[in-house]
Amino acid sequence: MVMKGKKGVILGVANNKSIAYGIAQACAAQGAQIAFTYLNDSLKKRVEPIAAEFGSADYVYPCDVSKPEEIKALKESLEKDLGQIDFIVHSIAFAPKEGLSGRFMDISKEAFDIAMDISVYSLIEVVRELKPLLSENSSVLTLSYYGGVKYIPNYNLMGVAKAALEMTTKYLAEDLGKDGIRVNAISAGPIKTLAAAGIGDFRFMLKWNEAHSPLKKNVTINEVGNSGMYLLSDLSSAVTGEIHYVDSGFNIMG
Ligand code: 0WD
Repeated sequence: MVMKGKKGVILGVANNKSIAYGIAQACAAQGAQIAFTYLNDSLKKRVEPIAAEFGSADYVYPCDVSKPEEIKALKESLEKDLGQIDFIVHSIAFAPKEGLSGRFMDISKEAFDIAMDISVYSLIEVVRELKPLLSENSSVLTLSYYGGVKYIPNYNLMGVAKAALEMTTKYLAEDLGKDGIRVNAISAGPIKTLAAAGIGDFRFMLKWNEAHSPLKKNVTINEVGNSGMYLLSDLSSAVTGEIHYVDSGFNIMG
């Protein structure tokens, strides 16, 4: 029970296919107490029963990260209901559809700004706002993808956002290390989720990864969840600023 006594908040559960759900399962299995957030009213109906599964029916809060007042309200609610917390999971990304297929150079400034705001800046803002609640031995985790390092067909705007997210992880890790806060990212292999459905020809990406990774298989949210749990727990107490691949080894292939 390596997460026993630890409390944290997971942002980005949309349904039980979400990577964040896999992380919640792994952390709960190791004894963590988890608070959940939902993006909007239609997702609230999905997230509430999921929270109840983890004994967290009383710890479910709205948080659209594009609205600073909702992040501030989340801090107030968490402080009141949980007090200090030990971990944050940021499993959120969004890009307008025009940024996920077609010609890269045609991306509008509006789409670019939205993707960077929701998928990158939100990590900085969430960490800054929740920092007063973070214990001196805490861990922050975000989710990236290899399309932030190398060209992946159709990943386009999200690739640029993930590159920025990975560097944000490293700069935050340096900034917060002196406060005992670790910041890491998992770069997960492709998984069929709601967010993935927005990416052009995603099925091809799955097939390609399966065929060309050393382990010859795609990853599951349970596998990402277990690795996430390690990064959130004291088992990884000397690990920070790391981009940890959970991708069946795909990234090592030439
Ligand atoms: O192949 C994949 N699925 C991979 C996903 C491979 C590698 C990384 N990732 C990343 C994603 O880019 C994202 O950062 O993992 C993270 C989680 O994505 P997911 O689990 O694949 O997708 P999903 O279950 O859809 O969860 C992402 C959620 C949103 O879902 P929808 O589908 O409603 O956009 O991010 C949340 C929302 O719940 N989200 C927001 N939350 C708060 N404020 C916002 C927002 N403004 N926008 C989206």
